[in-house]
Amino acid sequence: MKKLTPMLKPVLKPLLSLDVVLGLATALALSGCAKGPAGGPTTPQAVNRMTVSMTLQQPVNPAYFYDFAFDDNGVESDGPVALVGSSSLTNGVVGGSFGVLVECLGGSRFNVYRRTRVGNGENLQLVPNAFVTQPALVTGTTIIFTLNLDATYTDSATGQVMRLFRSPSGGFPTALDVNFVTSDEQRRDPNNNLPKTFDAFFDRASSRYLTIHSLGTQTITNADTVQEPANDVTTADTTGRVNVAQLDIVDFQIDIVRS
Ligand SMILES: [Ca+2]
Ligand SMILES: [Ca+2]
Repeated sequence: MKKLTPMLKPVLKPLLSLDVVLGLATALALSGCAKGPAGGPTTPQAVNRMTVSMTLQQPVNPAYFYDFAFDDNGVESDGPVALVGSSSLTNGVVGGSFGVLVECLGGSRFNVYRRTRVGNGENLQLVPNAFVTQPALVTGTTIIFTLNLDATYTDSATGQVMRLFRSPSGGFPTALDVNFVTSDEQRRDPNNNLPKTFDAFFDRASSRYLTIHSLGTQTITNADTVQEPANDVTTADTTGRVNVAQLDIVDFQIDIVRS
């Protein structure tokens, strides 16, 4: 199994021209603990898995959006990034390139999507069996979920069974570009250029992300990679309407287990 060296990669592309989105879902479990499924089917026996944990400065806000994007296209220079202004993307939170999106809505609803189309309107296909165990309701500051890295779905357009995570050739991906993005809104208005409130990986950055160069068994920590700080939420809000502490990513960890 390969040794992985998480690396940081700045993204050069402007976001506005990129249409990408992913939604994802979640699973709980730090190491396969069996929480009763509360939603769709899960695969607790899955060996190849990725547990994601993200901590906010203050508890999740039921009205806010917490998105986790993973890009497996083999290109390290194209995202995922945070949406910062106008957008026509369905997900309204994450731009740039990504293949898998886990969307946590207010800490209570989790969706996992495969992005199947970007041009001519973003299309996100819901993948119902992607969590190892159904993610728990989040009432505190930490969102945790575990994805089955071998999850598959039937493409609604072609009828073909596809891997959720896949390399461009269709096999298991060898690398992932990763970004976590939070916002108080899903921006889906191409004519709304008001600055969007968000936090994403790195200090006050919208277009930098983490590249995991190998998907072997490993633990990736914020301290060893992004060093995501507190108090770096980007916002133009001066009214106090937005509680930025509930959007402020202060820590994360990614645990990958491969057989
Ligand atoms: Ca940040
Ligand atoms: Ca932060």
